[in-house]
Amino acid sequence: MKNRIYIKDLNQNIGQEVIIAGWVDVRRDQGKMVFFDMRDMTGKVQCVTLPSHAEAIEKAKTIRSEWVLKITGMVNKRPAKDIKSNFLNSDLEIEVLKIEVLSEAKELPFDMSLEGYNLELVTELDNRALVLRHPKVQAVFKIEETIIDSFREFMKKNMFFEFQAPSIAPATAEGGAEVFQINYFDKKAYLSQSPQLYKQIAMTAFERVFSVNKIFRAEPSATTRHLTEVVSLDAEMSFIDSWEDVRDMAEGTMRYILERVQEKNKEHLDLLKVELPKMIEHTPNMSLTEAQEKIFAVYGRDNRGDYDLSSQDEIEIAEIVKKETGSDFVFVYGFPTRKKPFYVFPSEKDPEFNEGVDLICRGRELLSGGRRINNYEQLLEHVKTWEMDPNKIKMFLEAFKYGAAPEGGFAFGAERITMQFLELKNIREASMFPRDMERIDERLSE
Ligand code: AMO
Repeated sequence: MKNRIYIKDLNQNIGQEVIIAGWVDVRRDQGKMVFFDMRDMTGKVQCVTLPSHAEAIEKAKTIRSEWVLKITGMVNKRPAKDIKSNFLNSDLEIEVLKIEVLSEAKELPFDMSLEGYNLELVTELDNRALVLRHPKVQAVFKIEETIIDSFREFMKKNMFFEFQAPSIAPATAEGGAEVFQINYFDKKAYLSQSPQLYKQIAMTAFERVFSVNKIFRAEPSATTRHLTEVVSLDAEMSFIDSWEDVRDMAEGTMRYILERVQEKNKEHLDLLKVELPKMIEHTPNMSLTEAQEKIFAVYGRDNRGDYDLSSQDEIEIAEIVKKETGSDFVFVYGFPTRKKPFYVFPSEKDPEFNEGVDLICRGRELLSGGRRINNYEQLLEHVKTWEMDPNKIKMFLEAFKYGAAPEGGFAFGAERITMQFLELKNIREASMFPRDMERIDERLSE
């Protein structure tokens, strides 16, 4: 729009006539004057329409929340006594000279004001398109944007090469039943559960690689922490000495993401009234067996010998570590080799356990990764033991046939990070258009 000024820049135009455009936030009539707040992507400003501008005031009396307007007005400084706080534009207002209605809005189905907004998640998701305009909902996605951006930044600073992973796959990378099969012309194919095999292939050529991509999981359970479509932040690196190098890179990435969110999203964190999780100088780490021993010792629940941490275990080990060290993060490594995918590296000391690692934050897994097998013969052996068809992963095997350095990598789900950073009750709040067993935009059943 020609000559339009963004609301955040109004303070550079005091005493001047300007054009702004955006949505009506709220209208308040006071005596003969009409006040309303205008909102654009950069902020909000109060507009006042005086009876002396006859045409403008007649129009102002008809407008309602969410109407889209183009306003011509004077930017006036507010009297000092009316300045209540230091939020954006609290010291100025627009004296409305002309209102052009660009689009009308139907009456809102619920209160969208900052203070009055209070919806159940189901209603929020049923009305996603409208709800996305609320500042608190926007704050979540602005923070998620920083999380994804800063993952990319950190990877690039550390010489990782970004590649595009495919979403259509001929085989399943992670195994298990949690995969969507699709009709691919006259054949069957799968939606990618993970770019795992592709990031490993790319790593053998580019040394360090990362990708930001969608993964698809046919998670059968309708939990508060699973989606069927996830934004996965994946990394893979060559020339490691052990899984600990992978852990350190994962920790560095997470620390950088935390710092960037703290720096860039202060106003959003304030609006949501949340504090980011605390990462201490060295994030504690322990083996699965040690974690199970600790849980048994402190809470008396005996899960020793289980092949993974249950969600209750994750909560309890996080509580123990928080009490002992103040850290909201803990790494757990060393899972039973046979219970994990074929590519995970078995520990040389005790091959029954692998060099896989999970990062838990505030009682929930955020990240998985670890060292992988880079020896071709060992890989072939695992393919056999895991009863996989080598023809289905021929391209992957080819990469390792011709020389692959010791390597490892990790993956985070962007929605999980957002959820744990902001202490959201349900991961669906961290996905703009969440997909799950019960919903693809619309609820699938009543
Ligand atoms: P994993 O299956 O543990 O590991 O997934 C890695 C991370 O992705 C996120 N995530 C999910 N988030 C929401 N809903 C889901 N259904 C879901 N599934 C996964 C979590 C999880 O920690 N290939 C390995 C990674 C690797 O080793 O590099 C993998 O996919 O944040």
